[in-house]
Amino acid sequence: MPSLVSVALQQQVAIITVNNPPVNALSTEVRAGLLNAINDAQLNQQVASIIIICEGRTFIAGADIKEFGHPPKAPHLPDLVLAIAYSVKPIIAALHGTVLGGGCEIALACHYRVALEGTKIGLPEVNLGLIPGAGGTQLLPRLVGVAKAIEMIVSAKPIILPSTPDNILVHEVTDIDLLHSTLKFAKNIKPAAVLVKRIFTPVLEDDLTAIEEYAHQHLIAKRKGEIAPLKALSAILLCTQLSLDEGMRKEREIFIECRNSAQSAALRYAFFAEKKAEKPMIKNHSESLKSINKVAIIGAGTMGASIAMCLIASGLNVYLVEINAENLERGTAYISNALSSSVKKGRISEQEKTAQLSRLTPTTEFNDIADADLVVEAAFESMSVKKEIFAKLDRTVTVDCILASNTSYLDINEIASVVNRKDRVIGLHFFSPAHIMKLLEIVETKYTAPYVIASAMAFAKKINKQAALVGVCYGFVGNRMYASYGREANMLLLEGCSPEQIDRAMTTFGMAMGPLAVNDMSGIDIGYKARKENPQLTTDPTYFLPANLMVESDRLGQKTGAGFYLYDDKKRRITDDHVLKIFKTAAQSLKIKQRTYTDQQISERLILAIINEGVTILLEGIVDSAETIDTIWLNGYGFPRYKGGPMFYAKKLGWDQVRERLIALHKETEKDWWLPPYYIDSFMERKGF
Ligand code: T1G
Repeated sequence: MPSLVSVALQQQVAIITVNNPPVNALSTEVRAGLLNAINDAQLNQQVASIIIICEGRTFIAGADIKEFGHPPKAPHLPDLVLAIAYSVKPIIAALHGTVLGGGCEIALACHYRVALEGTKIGLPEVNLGLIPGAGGTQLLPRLVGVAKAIEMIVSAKPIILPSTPDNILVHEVTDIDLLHSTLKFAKNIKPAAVLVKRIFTPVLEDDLTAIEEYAHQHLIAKRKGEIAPLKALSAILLCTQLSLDEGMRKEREIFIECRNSAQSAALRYAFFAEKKAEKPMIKNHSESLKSINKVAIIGAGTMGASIAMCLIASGLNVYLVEINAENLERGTAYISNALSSSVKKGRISEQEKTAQLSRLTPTTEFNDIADADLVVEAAFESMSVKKEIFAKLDRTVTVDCILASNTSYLDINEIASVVNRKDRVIGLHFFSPAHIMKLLEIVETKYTAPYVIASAMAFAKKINKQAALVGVCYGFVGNRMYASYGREANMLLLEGCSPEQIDRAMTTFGMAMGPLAVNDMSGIDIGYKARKENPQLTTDPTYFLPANLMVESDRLGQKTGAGFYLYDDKKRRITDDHVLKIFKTAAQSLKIKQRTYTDQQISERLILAIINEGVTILLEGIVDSAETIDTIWLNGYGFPRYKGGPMFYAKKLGWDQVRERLIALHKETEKDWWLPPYYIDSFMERKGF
């Protein structure tokens, strides 16, 4: 087993190389190897300066997250960082890729930094419910100032290093051989040069109050409910009162408190759950992937246009196909306007907008897409329309072109039935708006070939989407579970709760928005139409009755100025007592008992509905892991990430406790949809969850 850290001496420079694929994470062995190498170099008379460099795709991308669930082992990272900071010989960090977390702390402790052009650097620890725990909160403000350090650490957004040396974060930038450039830089460090003065004294900052206010209003507010951002802020401010060593000691205490927190356990779980969802078990997959460069999108409506935006932003060539010029013009105008607004907001440059539009080819000619590698159908949500399109595609494109439908509800097995080579049909269920929402449900039909699934998973990574492989069922996984969530919100309206109380209960739980406000935003008529087209779902007259009553009173939500709420011309929500009367009358006619609930009881009931459906979906084999279900809810439905996802949340409650609550709700409501499937506690244990 080659050593993860090696040392070579070249013209009085000790070159310390880390090689711990895939991201050079700072495992115990890497930390020990680095510390030994740094200490040896201090004593070696042949060494005038030291370089730390990494093999592979990136410099150290952080501590090894897999180690956090276990007792920490020496040497601890802060000790390594201090050994670097106090080195009697200059240490140069040679940076490339994504220099994150502990990797960034090591780089900041070095006396100099040489970087490949385009290198990113950051301290994203709050994404894991942590704070930088090896000097990041003390070193970064000493280099870039308190305000900038707070912004980088609390937002967790990495920055691209300056393309020319600023002699703060980077002292040399190169676009050629990193080691060669760093060796050359090392040679130019004047032998008698006073080492870069390490700023070990407290940072002098005059307007801390304004800085703190800004942090609370614009940074911490965006991470509602999360503890780590607040802890990070308090740690950073220590740099104005304490020396580096004292500050790092306090920082370490705060870090350990965060590392042992429930939120960090959930956030670390979420990180690995998403990685697991990206690598599902694909039966019999051994073939090479279909490379996807030219993509055709059928339909230039809101979904088709936003999918096109997502793809051209990822560098793909996109043909946007419509049946007539008028529809096409509407779609291309949507894209152009959205890109112009991104330019106005400073998200992209004018040049980037031009480059993206140059990759978009609108056409009404089906034959223009004969050589597409992938076609994404995003047409009207009607089975007959989709079948007609797929039959036409089958006659037009090459035999190995992948045919995907973006349908949210329809049976893709049935869509595939009109295609000769059915094994190339798959579902790519984007979430609206597709150029913003991270989630992509990849729907495997009973015909889909393994290489098509694997190609779709790789395509998702290429377009920076979070893939989740699911099977065909009504609503696939996310929307099917969401229907049980909406079902209970509607039932509670019939039992006397108000839309405000239900929405407040769920935002207090941590959901980004309440279910009724979401329904008003997306349009209550969408679910209404789907239910009318699928009467087999249930014969229960209470099922989504409030939503049905809204639509039948032409209250479709925001788009009609009234739904569960009223809306003013700025689309602000206004309570409307009139809807309570409508629901009360309906409840009386069905003799539904009126009850009062606490917010806690409301949120428990809606979350248990999601969990119950999730276990059923797992039992039916529609999805292969609870992690995939959580990945869907974290990336498509605004489930609070610091709670890990509905299945992780249930696991923390205890599956036996969940089963008892479901049985109690079944008894209380006399609705069979509350019956837990099978013995979910033993089933979930068998799933290893
Ligand atoms: N530890 C362990 N494994 C990691 C890892 C890490 N830090 N980062 C990535 N991996 C694994 C990942 O699970 C996957 O494994 C493979 O690497 C490729 O990842 C003390 C406390 C670096 C931008 O938060 O953001 O330092 O599935 O698919 O898309 O203050 O990974 O192949 O088996 O994501 O090219 C701070 C987290 C840690 C960085 C690369 N660092 N990682 O993205 O590849 S806390 C982070 C990422 C810390 C100190 C604190 C990304 C990436 P597998 P990938 P990618």
